[in-house]
Amino acid sequence: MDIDIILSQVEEEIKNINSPEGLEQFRLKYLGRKGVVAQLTSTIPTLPNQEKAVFGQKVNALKGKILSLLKEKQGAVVSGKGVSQEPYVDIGMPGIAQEIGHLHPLTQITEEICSIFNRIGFSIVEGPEIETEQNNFTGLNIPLEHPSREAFDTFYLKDYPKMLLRSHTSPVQVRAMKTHKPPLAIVVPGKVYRPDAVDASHSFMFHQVEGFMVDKGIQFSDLKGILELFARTIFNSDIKMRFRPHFFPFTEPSAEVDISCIICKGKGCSVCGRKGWLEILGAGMIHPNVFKHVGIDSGKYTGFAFGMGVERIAMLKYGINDIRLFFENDVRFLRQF
Ligand code: 2NM
Repeated sequence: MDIDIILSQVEEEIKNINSPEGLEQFRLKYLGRKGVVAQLTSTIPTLPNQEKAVFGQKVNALKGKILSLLKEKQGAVVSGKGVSQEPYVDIGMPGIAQEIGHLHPLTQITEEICSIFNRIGFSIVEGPEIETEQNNFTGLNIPLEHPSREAFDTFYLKDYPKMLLRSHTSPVQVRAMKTHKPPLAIVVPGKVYRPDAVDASHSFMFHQVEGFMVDKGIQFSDLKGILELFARTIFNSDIKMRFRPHFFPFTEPSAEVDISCIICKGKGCSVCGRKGWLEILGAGMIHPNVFKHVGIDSGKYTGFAFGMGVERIAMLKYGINDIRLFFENDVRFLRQF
């Protein structure tokens, strides 16, 4: 066969090859043990003596040409330059790191608070954010004339005047006390709503964890012990605690609870306003009128309750000075937690 024809066939064929497999097939066809070049070589002994040398040189040149075409094509197929249809993966390249998200700092703190109480036997209960006046106020012994009931302190639903966005999570506790018999120990995390003007320390929506315990013989000392365990777990084991007398309609006696300042350790600094103390929550013994509303016999049972703002706890714990940072979704802030 004419070697020039074979050569032009070779050049045409290799153009259409675009995979390593195709290239190997091509190599076997021409350079394999029974390939075209081997067959041509095997015909040399049958040729007249004066033609052997010229034909042999031509076969050698063909072989050389095929080899160099193969080599050239091999580079193109492997590097994928405009030839290969299949994507080329260099398994030695470093990977593209995935950005992995995480829970919002307020969710993290809420879970941390709830889990401290959960570990000592409190159940975690959630409830609706749209509530009745009954559950949000009346059931909690909040009188009709109380200022928190005014339209500028509570979001009422326009078309359902007796319905509102809960201003605390206590209505969930009212629900739990109505449907469950003591002994009860429950914490309630969740969103609450108050029409406050937004500034560095106020938001119209924020988060609370409230809790209560009801059984025979529950005393103020039980409240003190549990809140001290809580504060020492979430802040620092060497903080001091202080109960200041206060008034809430739903507890009697009531107290506001401070911890010694975690920045200055009680000496007085800008974070605690030179007082050496930081307010972290409110608490007290559940008022007999609350028990009456939910059908618990206050002659037989007593209980304590407490409530805290999650944003406030998080701001104190991490030294954050503006509540709005929690709600702006700026990843430069969120990434730090
Ligand atoms: C507070 C402070 C004191 C409270 C009371 C109750 C309930 F439903 F058991 F009566 N829940 N939460 C309570 C008591 C909340 O927040 C500053």
